[in-house]
Amino acid sequence: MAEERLQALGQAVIDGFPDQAKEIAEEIISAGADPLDVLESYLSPAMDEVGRRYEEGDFFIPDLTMSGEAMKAAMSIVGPAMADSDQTRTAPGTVILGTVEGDIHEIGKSLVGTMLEAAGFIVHDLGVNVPAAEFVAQAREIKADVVGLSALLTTTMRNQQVVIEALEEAGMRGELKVIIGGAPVSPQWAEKIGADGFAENAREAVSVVRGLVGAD
Ligand code: B1M
Repeated sequence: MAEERLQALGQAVIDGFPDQAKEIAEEIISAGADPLDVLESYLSPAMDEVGRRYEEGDFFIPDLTMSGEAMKAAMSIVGPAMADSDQTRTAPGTVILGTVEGDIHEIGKSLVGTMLEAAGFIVHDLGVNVPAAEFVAQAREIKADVVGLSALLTTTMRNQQVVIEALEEAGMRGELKVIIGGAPVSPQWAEKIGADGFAENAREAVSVVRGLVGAD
């Protein structure tokens, strides 16, 4: 795969061109590029660059939005390719996943869901801005083995703790495991709020969740 096309994909995400991002993603995936490498070496760095430009005042909310749309368009091709490239296994467990209340960042959370599904897990993605009560109700309803909580904002990380407390109050904390993640989240925060696991990225999330359900 020509490096130039891979770079063009990252640039389409930075420029916020969804159609172009999808078209290039289709081209490079059908030419045999490794989807995980495309994600980790080109798409994620492009989003980091978008975040950097926003922080420096060169980008504004509409730019973040359009880059987010371009990233989602690329991931609509790259995500399923990652799932296809993985081995099929019997479901090692059921996972409830969502971005916590007050937070509408969905791309990383959805990626974690895609990777978990690729690893054979049954994933119920509750979406974004999910209240604690919804996590509790859904976890009870589907008898989840694991609850996954994503937060991208320092202001919404605290809601990961709120969900854990709500699970405790509902008497369900002993029946399931909780994994947390998201850019501002750390292993120290996970320990502080009593989460069972933390993952830096989607790939790591799979191995952490496998460990939590004893699938390793
Ligand atoms: Co927002 N945003 N944003 N944003 N945004 C960040 C997060 C920010 C770091 C940008 C910056 O300033 N550099 C900053 C947060 C600062 C902070 O709190 N520390 C920020 C801000 C400030 C905001 C607003 C407050 C801006 C405003 O309105 N003034 C606002 C908040 C809205 C809200 O949620 N209430 C806002 C809005 C938005 C958009 C809606 C415009 C858009 C999201 C579009 C969408 O998701 N559909 C957006 C975007 C695109 C970003 C950046 C640029 C990119 C996020 C992303 O998709 N990354 C982001 C800067 C950045 O992260 N570099 C930024 C790609 C994705 C693959 O990575 O999401 O980190 P990530 O997920 C990773 C890991 O974190 C991990 O695995 C994933 C895959 O490897 N992971 C988990 C994630 N969840 C996990 C769960 C797990 C395990 C691992 O287990 C359950």
